[in-house]
Amino acid sequence: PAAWWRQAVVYQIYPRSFADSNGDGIGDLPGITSRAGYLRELGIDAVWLSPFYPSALADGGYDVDDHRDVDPKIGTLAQFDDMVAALKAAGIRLIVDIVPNHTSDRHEWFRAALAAPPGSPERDRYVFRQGQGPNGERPPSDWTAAFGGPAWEPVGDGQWYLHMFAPEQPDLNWDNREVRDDFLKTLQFWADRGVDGFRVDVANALAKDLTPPLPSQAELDAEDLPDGVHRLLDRDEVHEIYEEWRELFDRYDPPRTAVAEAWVRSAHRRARYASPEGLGQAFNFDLLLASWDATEFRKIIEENLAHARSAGTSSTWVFSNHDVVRHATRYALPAGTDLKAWLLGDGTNPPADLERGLRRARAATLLALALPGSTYLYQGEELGLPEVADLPPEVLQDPTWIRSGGTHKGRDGCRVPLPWASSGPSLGFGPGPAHLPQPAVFAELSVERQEADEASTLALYRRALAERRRLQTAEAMEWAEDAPDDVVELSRPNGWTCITNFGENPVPLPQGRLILSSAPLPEGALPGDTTVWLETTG
Ligand code: GLO
Repeated sequence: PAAWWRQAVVYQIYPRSFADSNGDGIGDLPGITSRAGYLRELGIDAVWLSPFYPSALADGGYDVDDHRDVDPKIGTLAQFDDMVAALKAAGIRLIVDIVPNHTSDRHEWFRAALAAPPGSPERDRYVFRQGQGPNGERPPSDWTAAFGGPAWEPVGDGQWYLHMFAPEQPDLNWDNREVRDDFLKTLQFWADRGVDGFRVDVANALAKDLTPPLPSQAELDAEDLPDGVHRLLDRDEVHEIYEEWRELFDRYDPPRTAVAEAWVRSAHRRARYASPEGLGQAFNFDLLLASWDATEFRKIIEENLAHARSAGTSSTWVFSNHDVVRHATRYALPAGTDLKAWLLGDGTNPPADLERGLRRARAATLLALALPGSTYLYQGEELGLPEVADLPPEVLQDPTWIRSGGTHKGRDGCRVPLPWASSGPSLGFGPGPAHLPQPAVFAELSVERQEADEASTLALYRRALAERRRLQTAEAMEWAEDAPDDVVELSRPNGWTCITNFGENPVPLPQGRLILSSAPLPEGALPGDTTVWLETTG
């Protein structure tokens, strides 16, 4: 039988914002356990759980103090086991997020590194370099970090450590054997606890070439990705690491799987992470980055299916996650809107047309769910939640906001806790207020409200996942070449046909039994911004 993940629907849980069982305002593992029934009814195959490890939350948990424990703010190892058992009982598998590029600055290794002298084995687990100038008073290079500011931090003895993200996230040295062995232990620890797979954070950054002289940031920027060689990103050597992981994964029955987060803008470079000798899958962010356009969507789908096939794996489809503006809002903005500028909301941007955004988001989801491969959903998209763009600065937590000195609002707007009910201090998220305030519109979009409404986005997701489960067999897919402009039409085995009208004007609807549609259908026509699933015979 084909591996379970090849055509799975995986639902991302950002644990701090999913469900809070104890009223401290922070979502927790018992909260997830208590919602296993909801997840079963939604019809997903697996959960991907964002970091739940001990952390000071300098970067939403991606600053990990200890990769083999649970943050006391959100649970215990015993509660982790309870959650796994509840998910298993609901027929749901579990993928956990793993953060190998860096630890937090509170990790015992990093503390030991600070306490040890330059050149020590303790420092060699990280990337320490002598600063420039007689006393190392200037950084080893002018590199900038992903969240803004310099990528090097001085430690007071002439040495500096590298952090590609926040200063609280020192980069590990993956040329160090001890680092590699310890990660294998971490993977084994969770695999032994019943975890089915891993989502690998910044999987393309682990292998770095730091041979002196270090290039300048301008030289780095000029390094020609995706096809040239870059000093820090997407290097060939990174795949040796994943081949070792694969050996470990394959010792389990069923073999453990993994999905690479690699923002690599080339389907063929990305496919290397996803090979069966490597991690198995890689996120494909091409649809997430695409504009709402039939030709662009079709081209991306064809290209990714072809590259995944030649790499011996299946493709993935993603529209939202904890790092990007929610797609119901992205599709509500005029094409070409600068999302960072829009988030800052200086009032000069055109307002979001949320009705149109949600309509397109629903159509996009039905299209992705009809494709061969796995679809990754982000918590709350099944409710059609918009980005919360007007969070007041004093509640913002994302390092992007802090490190950019207030010029980038960051990612908190897609991390606002879920509304489970239409009233209560945090709309059913927990017994007390939530760690990020929910806007009034969340009450109307609550699970409670949508469960009572046949036309709701939640009802659409539930029906779509149930029908997909019934209809989906082989990974084969064919395009209808005679579809009108602005329309993408494809069919899967068993007469399962999916048609998306990206345009504004209605097009004639072909014959077939209606399975479902992302919006109401007028007689015989497929309106704009709408997807329909039909069952056709012959
Ligand atoms: C995006 C990650 C993210 C973390 C970063 C550092 O790249 O999903 O949320 O901030 O990777 O770990």
